[in-house]
Amino acid sequence: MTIETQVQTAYSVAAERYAALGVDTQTALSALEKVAISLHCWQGDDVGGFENPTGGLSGGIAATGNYPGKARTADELRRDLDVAYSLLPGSHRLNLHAIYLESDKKVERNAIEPRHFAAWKDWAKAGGHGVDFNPTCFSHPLSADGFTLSHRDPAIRQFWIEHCIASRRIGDYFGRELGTPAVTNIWVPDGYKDSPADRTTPRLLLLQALDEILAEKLPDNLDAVEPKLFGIGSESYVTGSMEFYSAYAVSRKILLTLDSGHFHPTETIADKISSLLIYLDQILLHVSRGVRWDSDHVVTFNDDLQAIAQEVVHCNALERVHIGLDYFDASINRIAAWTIGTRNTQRALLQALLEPHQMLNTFEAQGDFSSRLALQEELKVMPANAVWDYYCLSKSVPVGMAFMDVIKTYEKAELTQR
Ligand code: RNT
Ligand code: ZN
Repeated sequence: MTIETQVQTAYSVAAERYAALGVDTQTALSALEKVAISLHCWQGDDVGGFENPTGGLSGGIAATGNYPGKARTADELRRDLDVAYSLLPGSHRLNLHAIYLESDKKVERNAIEPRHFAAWKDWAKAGGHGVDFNPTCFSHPLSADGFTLSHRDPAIRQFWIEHCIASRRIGDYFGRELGTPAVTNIWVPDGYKDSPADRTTPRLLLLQALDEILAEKLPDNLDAVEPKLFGIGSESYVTGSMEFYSAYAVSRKILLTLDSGHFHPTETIADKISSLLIYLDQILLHVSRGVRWDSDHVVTFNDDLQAIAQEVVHCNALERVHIGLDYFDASINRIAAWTIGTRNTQRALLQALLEPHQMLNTFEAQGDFSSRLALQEELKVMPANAVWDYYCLSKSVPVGMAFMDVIKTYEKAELTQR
């Protein structure tokens, strides 16, 4: 039997098994096809960027490892991304940071303009990718003491306010040019290593700074703010906490970003989604994997990921939840890191889309929690992967781990030459 026949045969059997539960696999696949995951450009070069590639990463985040072949230029990064996209079923977005600008001369962060991202725009247009954007409020001399938008020095604060204003305009430019709004996500590393005497002042400064940043109406840009519990060097206090940004996002009607690595190690973001969607129109996810801390490991098909996907699907919120990835592993092939994490995220969404929600809801409404549990457990081992393989086949991307053959070939031809 050829692999194609195996996949087709397994799919027909799986489709019948799901049909018996009242689930139409084609409907699930059509829903999955509409989900564009935002691939984070920074996995391709360990969050280096092209402003000052040798400058080092700061802000309490770290990419560990020294796997050969990291992208050194925007062209290399785009080529690497093209390989990753070619291994993913469906059409996906790009999540870009401000330090990935292209310019012959040094451009200050508060002076970045859309023209510095024109090559990214052309490439995105050609590849059919929407683009999301991020101001880079780290890896810079003016962020060196751990504060940016909530810095007590008005001049430093002003610099970062201007950088964020410039970033929103670039987001708007991408949104307008590509015909799909950009989410511009503000994350700042601000916080204290040790217990502060005054937890309020930096938060009031951040509030004022954000209000200044958001003052301009930009129709093709969506704004998001990303909270965090702690970082390296901000273990005791982070200005932009969950409570601060949740209240801010609700009061300003903007998006809140939930990064799965940003909470207590046993705390999952899955349960936060339904609550936030009551108060917010849209949210952004940074799908990541913390191991013991916010270590940004490659997303694996674990319980956490499945719970996140289930919640988005159960809330019927695929159109209100923007899904981006956020991890940086420099210890393995970086294209494999993108591909594995994105395919897992898609697979988790598919598995959630294949659940008989009506049946689960009915058991619950009837108070039949035994049947609810029995069905939930059965669903874990239903043949979702046969549907996934079929989806890959029908989208002409590698089935199973055959995507590694493509990556290995590219590694030999291109990455090892860098
Ligand atoms: C840091 C945040 C933030 C960054 C990226 C590079 O803890 O998760 O999203 O990872 O902006
Ligand atoms: Zn994040």
